[in-house]
Amino acid sequence: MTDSSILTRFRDAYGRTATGVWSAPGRVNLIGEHTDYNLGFVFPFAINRRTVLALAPREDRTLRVASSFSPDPVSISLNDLSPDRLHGWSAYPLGVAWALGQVSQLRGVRTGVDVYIDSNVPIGAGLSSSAAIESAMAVALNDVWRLDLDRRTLAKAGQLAENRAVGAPTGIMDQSASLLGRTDSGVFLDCRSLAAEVIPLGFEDAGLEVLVMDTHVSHAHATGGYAARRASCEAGARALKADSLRDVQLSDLPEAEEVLDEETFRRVRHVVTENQRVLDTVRTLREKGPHAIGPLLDASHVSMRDDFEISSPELDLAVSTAQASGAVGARMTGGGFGGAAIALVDRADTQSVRDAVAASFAEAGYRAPDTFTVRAAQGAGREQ
Ligand code: GAF
Repeated sequence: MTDSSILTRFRDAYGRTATGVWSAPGRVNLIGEHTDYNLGFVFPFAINRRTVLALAPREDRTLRVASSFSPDPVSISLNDLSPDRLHGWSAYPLGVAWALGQVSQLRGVRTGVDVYIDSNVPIGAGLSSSAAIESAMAVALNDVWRLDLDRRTLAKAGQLAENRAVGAPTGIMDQSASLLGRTDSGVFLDCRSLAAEVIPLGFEDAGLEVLVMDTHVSHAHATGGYAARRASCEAGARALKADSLRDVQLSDLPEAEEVLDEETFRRVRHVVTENQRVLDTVRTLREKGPHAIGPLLDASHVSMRDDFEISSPELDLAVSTAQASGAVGARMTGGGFGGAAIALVDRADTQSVRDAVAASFAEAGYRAPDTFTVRAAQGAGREQ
């Protein structure tokens, strides 16, 4: 969506002119899955698929949000804003408006706003369309309400909105990637200290591309598997007398196997080994370059498939087909139970990997996947 078309849509929805445009990207997680809420390490990057938001302040205390996927404005007064009053898609942007009040102790100049949102981040693909909405709203309100919050605090507000207003017990990775991302770089985040380092990926210079393979099998974070995995991790940490799985090391695993039931042990093993794979990926990237990280991506997928059990037959097929067709490495990305897998591929092989994945899905009788490349892009900010 261009800035001019979002301005037109804003005008059509509200009959007035927007005073500013902000945008925020979705993300691909390169590696480090289900480690964020265990206070471990993640290494995502912001992608060149974005949510765009036009806004105009109001004189009163009314917040109105509309979007291209739900054009009738949803309206609520700032006085009534609380997580239990928010429902449906509007819980994402309005949840951020509420959460910013929490993290800023209600400072700043909070007035009503009219907001119109559009996005080309695919919904349900595991590319964090939700964090893109949250982060766009966070940077926009941070500016117009003159909150002067840093990016880390804005990420916390996005996570709080997702946890309390949307009801999904997610970690802080997605909002951090969307807010801190940089062109052709990954965001190496320590989810305990929230120290973040922007690390050049070097994919473009190495002739590599990241191919997203969206299986169209949808995932729902608010229910089911994601929450169950988080509960397993917390139970595992308690049984091991650790504050979080961040405090469990590879060398603790033999003893953990004695203490934990078989399933909880595998959940714990995924998190502990995945943390190590994130550190190894960052080190390998620096020392040997991006072609050398493939085996770590592959191992991450095996761990998610067998130990954490969050993959699906479609994701496994996308990954194995990409690997067999010459990908440098491949893994499912995001929360799991559907969504997308990624493959790191030499540019010259991208088309043949895409064709092979399409053919294998057709042969298996699965719905045709969407395959497209993404680039590591700039994080959230003001467009005009
Ligand atoms: C989802 C969540 F939102 C993230 O916080 C993270 O836990 C991810 O799943 C799994 O790594 O995207």
